Amino acid sequence: MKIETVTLREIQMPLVHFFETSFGRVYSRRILLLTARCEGIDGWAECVAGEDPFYSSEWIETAWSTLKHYLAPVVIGRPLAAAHDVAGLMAKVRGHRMAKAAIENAAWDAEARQKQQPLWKLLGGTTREIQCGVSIGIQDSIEQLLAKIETELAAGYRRIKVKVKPGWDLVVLERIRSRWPDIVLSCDANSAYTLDEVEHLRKFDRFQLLMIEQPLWNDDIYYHARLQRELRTAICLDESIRHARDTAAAVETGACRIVNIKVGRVGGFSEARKVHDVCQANNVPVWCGGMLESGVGRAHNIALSTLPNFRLPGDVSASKRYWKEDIIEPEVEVSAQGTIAVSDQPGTGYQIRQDLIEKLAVRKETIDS
Ligand code: OSB
Ligand code: MG
Repeated sequence: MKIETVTLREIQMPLVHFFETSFGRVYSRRILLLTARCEGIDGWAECVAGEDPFYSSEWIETAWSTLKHYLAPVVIGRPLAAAHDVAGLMAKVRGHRMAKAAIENAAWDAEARQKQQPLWKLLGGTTREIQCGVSIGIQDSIEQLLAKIETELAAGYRRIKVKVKPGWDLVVLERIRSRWPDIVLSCDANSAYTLDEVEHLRKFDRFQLLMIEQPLWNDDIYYHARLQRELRTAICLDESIRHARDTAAAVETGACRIVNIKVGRVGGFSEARKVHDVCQANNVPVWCGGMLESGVGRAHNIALSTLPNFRLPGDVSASKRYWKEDIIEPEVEVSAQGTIAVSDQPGTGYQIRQDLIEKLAVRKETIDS
């Protein structure tokens, strides 16, 4: 297998509803799609870097230029036994994991298409039906948030996650719990708190949350371990987990009891599997995080979610929650039981709507050496 060219495209897609976290609000996505042409077969992937360097230091412009100047040139024309080899070629570049994941995942996509195998099988997946939750952003009022939760529960989603930050936390959780005492509920702080707020964070224990996601600094493991000892509620790490070694450190120190795996955050499918395996060996359940992906990234998240230790509902929800029209066919649909049926078709089982992508593209560049 060999990657001959890499094509980068930026498409712009307005969200059906804005999405707000503790670091800001987004109305429309700028999405970087990558196509790796491998011996006549195109592999597609989405780079999950955001519009701004707020969730992580990567953003669409750093991803684009790192892919163009460093990552595509080291993989193009090199013989590969399999997509798995791509990560090693890019190892000299430090960080830039979301950019790296885009190339590696496009190679996996191409390999699955070339072998006429479902991507989920190639990855070692076992589950045929994945469990879905939703992540609901900060709203203008608690009433609006409650209305959204009601809609998502009626749609069948199995876990509700709400974003929290100082000033939008205890009162919000209290209102949700008094209305729905028994739903599976969790919250995500996206690093909005510090260790000075341990007493405050302890009050989250009242709400029987499945987890509290990333309460402290995005680059921290040690202080999360200190915090976890003070809380009954399980901590789940998202931002802090960059690779399998972080995962081992987090598990060993007791910094979390649950791990959110985002394939882009850890640098691609190979590392995502290693993170998964470290967690599995230590009996730490994982779930698949989301980055407001288009269907291209969403399809890859679905494939990853078939691995056996994805034991909790992921932030993998239906296309229509995000987009008026998605760029894959069929769109991702979630059953009334809150599940996605995984396709047996080769590749992801979703077709790329290339005509629509060309229409949405605002920038395109092909790298061939
Ligand atoms: O922290 O999980 C997060 C979206 C963008 C950046 C970070 C996060 C999120 C979400 C949305 O929670 C998950 C989704 O529905 O794609
Ligand atoms: Mg998160």
